[in-house]
Amino acid sequence: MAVESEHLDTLAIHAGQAPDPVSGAVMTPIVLASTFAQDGPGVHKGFEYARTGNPTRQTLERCIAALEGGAHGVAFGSGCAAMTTLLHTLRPGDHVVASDDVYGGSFRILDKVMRPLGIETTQVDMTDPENVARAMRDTTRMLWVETPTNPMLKLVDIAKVAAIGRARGATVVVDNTFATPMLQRPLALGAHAVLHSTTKYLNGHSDVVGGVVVTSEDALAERLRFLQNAIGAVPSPFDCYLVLRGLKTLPVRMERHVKSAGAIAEWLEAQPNVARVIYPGLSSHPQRALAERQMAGPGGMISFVVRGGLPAARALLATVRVFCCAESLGGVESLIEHPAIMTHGSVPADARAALGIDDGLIRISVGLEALEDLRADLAAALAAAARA
Ligand code: P1T
Repeated sequence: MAVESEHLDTLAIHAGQAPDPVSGAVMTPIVLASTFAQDGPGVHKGFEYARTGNPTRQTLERCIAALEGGAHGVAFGSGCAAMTTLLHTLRPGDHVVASDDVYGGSFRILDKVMRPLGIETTQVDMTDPENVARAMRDTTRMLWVETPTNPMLKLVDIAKVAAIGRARGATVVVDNTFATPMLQRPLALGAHAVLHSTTKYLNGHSDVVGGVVVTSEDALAERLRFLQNAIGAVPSPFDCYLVLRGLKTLPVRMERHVKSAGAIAEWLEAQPNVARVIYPGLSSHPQRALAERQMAGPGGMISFVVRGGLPAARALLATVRVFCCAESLGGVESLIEHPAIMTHGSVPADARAALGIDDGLIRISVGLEALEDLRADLAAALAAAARA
């Protein structure tokens, strides 16, 4: 029997997991078999073929579902695979309303994969829920909410937007990658489904690409399971094991990410060649009150604008030593990147400009290194940027 608890710290370690009945192993075994013996056609122990179901994957799905407070978890080979599969619950002619500021790859799926299939998306600034209400059509079947958004860290009032979607019969999806279930529980606020790129905080060690969808809607879960098997964008058992392993320390990692990010955001605000710092925990963030209401902490991601445009940004990124210049986020190591060129290069230049993703914008994922080392690294990099 798996341990039951109302506490996420306990669920992160035990949910969906019991010692292996065969060996007593306390860690979930990595089951690599691609197929499972049947006593007779259709007579089996719950597993047939590993695209359809795998014990290691099932354990991961149950653990993340428990953390999000959902009944069903469905795992995929990447966050993008999770998103694309979820969007395949729609039909040609259906309409999506999405946050205007989303991960560049999410925009690319909506614009370059789904639109040609007849599924149109309208992107709006969801910081004002009225914009969502105005964009709704009779054919709107899904709301795609990212909060905090990537990379501008705008917040969306999940309860308000979910109420708008529910009143019109649209499926409300929240990409909870930046917040994690430790800081934000969208299902409890009215969302139908939560999506994660498990590549990020849930795994936490920058050695897996994966994704998951959690929902308590039985019909949606059944359709997702069908599509998971039919489309086949599934994660490997080894990757599922690594995410399960990473999840065990998610609660303590998030505590430290939030603590260090808060200190760095305040410090950045005091630096003369930093024009603007965006972090939902700062009093300068226009939605700090919503962050306090909706989130258990403002997260580990910070965006800021360095004075001096692209030359300054390039000098900064070339100087860091503790921060690593790389795409992605949510790992134990601190990462730094330039959204306009890197993660959001697939967003058209005019849309980037409208959102404020300009040449001086830098995004950092604050890792678990000593705060003093992180600050000293940024101080040296900002000094180099000032000389550029
Ligand atoms: O990379 P993948 O596992 O496919 O996840 C895509 C994805 C989905 N949603 C959000 C909010 C994301 O940030 C991402 C991936 N983002 C990055 C790689 C990045 O550096 O922002």
